[in-house]
Amino acid sequence: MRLRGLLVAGILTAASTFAVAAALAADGKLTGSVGPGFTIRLLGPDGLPVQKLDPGTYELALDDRSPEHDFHLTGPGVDVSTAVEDVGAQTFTVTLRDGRYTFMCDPHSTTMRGTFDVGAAPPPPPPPPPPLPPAAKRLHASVGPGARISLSSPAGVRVRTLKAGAYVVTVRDRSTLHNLHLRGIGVNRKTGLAQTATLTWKLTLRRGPLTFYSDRSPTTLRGSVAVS
Ligand SMILES: [Cu+2]
Repeated sequence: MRLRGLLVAGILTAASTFAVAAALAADGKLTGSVGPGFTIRLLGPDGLPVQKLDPGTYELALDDRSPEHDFHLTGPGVDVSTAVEDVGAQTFTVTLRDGRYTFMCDPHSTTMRGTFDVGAAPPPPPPPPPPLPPAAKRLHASVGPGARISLSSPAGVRVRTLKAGAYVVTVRDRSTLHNLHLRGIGVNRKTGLAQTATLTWKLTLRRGPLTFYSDRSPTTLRGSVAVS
């Protein structure tokens, strides 16, 4: 009785060891076939055409049903194939790693082929950075000393046309007789007539005429630019 019990235990141990070894050897079975027509396919452990697999060791059971085709699987660490002229069943053990695998028939590789991915999908590309708001352009506006008024670039070049957009205007009013009055579409800013000042105006210039003048001599001490 005791002897028989030991014998049974020994058989059970052997059986479970074998089962563990088989489980270690294969994380699943892949079933591939090629032919008899111009068809090639590879089914995953779920019996569906394989699209994505976990990394691991797989049993690759191939059925090459045509002497005109082969079944060739390549990818990271794997390059196995049946022979074109051979027909019949062949089994490989393949270890699949992260990456893309391709199976095809070599003589007809442009049409008889398929791919699947193993492991984590490559991380999606980072989203593009949000567009930066266009930097404000700079302008200098000046009135005085004397009967002088101007609108110029920071380099001192008089501007005649401007692009619509954001501007930072440095205003220098060097006259106690005149002021600088800037008017355009949505813009109406001025310095004081009787005092001098240096100011910074942040403006958005829209398409249309932009005029600058002294309120004391608005018809003679003036200038204009077109904002486009
Ligand atoms: Cu072929």
